[in-house]
Amino acid sequence: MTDGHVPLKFNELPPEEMLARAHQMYERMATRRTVRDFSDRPVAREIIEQAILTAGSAPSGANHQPWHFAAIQSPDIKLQIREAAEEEERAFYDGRAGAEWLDALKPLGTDDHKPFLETAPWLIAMFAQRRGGVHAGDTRKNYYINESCGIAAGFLIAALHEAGLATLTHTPKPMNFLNDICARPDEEKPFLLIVVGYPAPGAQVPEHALIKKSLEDISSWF
Ligand code: IYR
Repeated sequence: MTDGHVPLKFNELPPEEMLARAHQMYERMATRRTVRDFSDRPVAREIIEQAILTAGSAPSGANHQPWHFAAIQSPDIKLQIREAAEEEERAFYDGRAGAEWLDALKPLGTDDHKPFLETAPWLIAMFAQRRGGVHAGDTRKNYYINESCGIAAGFLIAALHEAGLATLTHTPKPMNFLNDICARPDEEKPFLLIVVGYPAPGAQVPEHALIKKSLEDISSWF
């Protein structure tokens, strides 16, 4: 055995089960929709904790796990986030985005009005850490921060979906206000704001969001 290593635990599956699971995973993930109309129904903290642990199990550069998740249910903090986000969004939709970007967003029907930031029971502000290390409190340089955080965000969204919750990956731009509101240090970059809860009764999604590229469109094989 190599020093500093332990045996891998690998659960090999029969080929038929591998294929069946690959199909099932696709079927489950393909039902996920980005939701913008949330119910105020509460969601148990333990579900959010478990989904964050799943996100934290993602691979990362040098295993430094360069992320922090601020889980927010406080109505006061949600209000502060809504007010700060809507201020940025007003400037964005008033023209800062530019014509091409606003045109791309038209089919989604989004605007500067973000009531879900108060309505949804949970907001998860995800921060990317420029410095850190494998142990909490380390201050070494981190690597592949965006890649690592992107993968962890994917795990988080998948875990929340699997737990029966709806999410919205919300990206007010810029969102540095999140550092102040969530008391995070300047070395951390706000990465994503994930809105979590149940969809409002009768919630709708844009038809545009149902268009998914085919396997042919998204892959090449050699
Ligand atoms: N942050 C804005 C605009 C926005 C941008 C993209 I790219 C989207 O896919 C959706 C929205 C907002 O949240 O409205």
